[in-house]
Amino acid sequence: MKDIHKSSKKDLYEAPDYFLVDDLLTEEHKLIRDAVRTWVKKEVSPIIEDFAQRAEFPKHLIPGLASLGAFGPTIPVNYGGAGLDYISYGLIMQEIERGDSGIRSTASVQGSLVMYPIYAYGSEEQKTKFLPKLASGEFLGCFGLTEPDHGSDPGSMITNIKDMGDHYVLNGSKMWISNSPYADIAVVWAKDEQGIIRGLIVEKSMEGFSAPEIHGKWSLRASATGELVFNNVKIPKENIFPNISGIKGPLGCLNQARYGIAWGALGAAMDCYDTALRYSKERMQFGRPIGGFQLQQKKLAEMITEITKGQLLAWRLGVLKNEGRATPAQISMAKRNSVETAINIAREARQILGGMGITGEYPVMRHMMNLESVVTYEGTHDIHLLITGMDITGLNAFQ
Ligand code: TGC
Ligand code: FAD
Repeated sequence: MKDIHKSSKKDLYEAPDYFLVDDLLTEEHKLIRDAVRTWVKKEVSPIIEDFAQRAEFPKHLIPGLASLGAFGPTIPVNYGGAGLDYISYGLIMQEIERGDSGIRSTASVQGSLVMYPIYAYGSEEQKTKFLPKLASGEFLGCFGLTEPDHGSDPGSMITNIKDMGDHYVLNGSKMWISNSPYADIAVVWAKDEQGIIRGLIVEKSMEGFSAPEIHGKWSLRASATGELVFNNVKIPKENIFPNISGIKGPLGCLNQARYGIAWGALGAAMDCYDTALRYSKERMQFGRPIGGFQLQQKKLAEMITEITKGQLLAWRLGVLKNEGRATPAQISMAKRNSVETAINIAREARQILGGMGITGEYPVMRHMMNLESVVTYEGTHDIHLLITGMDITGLNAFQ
């Protein structure tokens, strides 16, 4: 493993909780949240800036993420998952993304987009073969839905499978796939000869399958993103999900991941707010702390207001998820709101830090750039607005 340069800068993060949202959590929730917070301070904060600057995926964090239960928090324990509720899952994502959106991405993809479909749509053999290895981090997975020419409209995908009798043959390609260069397996969505979308598990060793990395990103630099290329890949029939067909298969996985982002993005927002608040009290200009100026107070006051609104929305969504009552449109609203909140706060926090805000001395610019991906993946800002629009009017703007 390469030399890991640990920063000597101490992580001074103190989580904001202006409306005592902690009172809505159980003791178990707080224990889980605090364990992840401590891990992020110890393992992520000291190294993440360096990995992001070098655009390198900190693969060595995988066992730690697994031991926290970050891979498949809601998957039952008999399959290796953590068997937790949705508030716990949300809190885990919040704390990890407080460290870095790219690390949260790794956990989201593994738990919500790889383990969840295997659990929800897979055969018993698929579950027992793959879930424990994914939960423990022995295997890393990725999720292939987006194609070079089909992003917001995945239903138009052209990646396809042909039935050859005793196996299928897969052809096509996927684009912008988180974790793909390091993944042992890929959950891939492809059309069959009837044009029906099916889900399948592609294994790294399969001939004709490659996952080249995409370089040159200014965002999520500590997360590995790549393509998936399928050239006559022979897929055994037992690798097809038996219990799902149609676009609702992949969209059902997105509900899980978008829910995690609704909490996660608030973590990034909290880190930016906390950093800017501390800086505003220490940085002196015109003979007093810049936090004493009304313009800076306006920024900070609006940040904590938006964070608090987002926290309450995420918590309520978690309760509805636990009760099985959360709708996809509610999840869209929360994902969109949290990411918009976070991106605005990151931009304002960067201004409060002045010139220091553009450096890696502080986490703010990294969060800001990361959030440019978070606002686009898992459904863009505009797509989620149109989902809300469709839900409240009953009129579909996509057709
Ligand atoms: P539409 O005609 O509206 O619906 C077709 C069928 O799907 C059902 N459905 C859903 N089911 C479960 N969950 C959802 N969220 C669902 N949304 C729709 C729907 O009820 C219907 O069912 P049925 O039984 O009647 O057939 O579908 P459409 O093709 O017109 O799509 C609508 C649209 C635009 C909302 C959808 O395509 C969409 O969400 N597009 C955005 C694409 C997207 O989010 N891609 C994400 C790729 S993965 C990723 O980015 C990972 S990032 C890595 C990380 O997280 O870190
Ligand atoms: P497009 O769909 O081309 O959209 C371009 C613009 O047009 C957007 O602003 C969009 O809002 C707008 N637009 C599109 N349709 C409409 C409409 N009907 N009305 C109004 N405006 C519209 N995908 C995966 O499958 N797996 C992954 O692991 C994954 N990881 C990712 C990681 C990163 C870092 C990034 C950047 C993306 C990742 N994605 C992944 C892909 C991501 O989900 C897509 O980028 C996203 O869904 C948008 O698709 P697109 O980039 O093709 O944009």
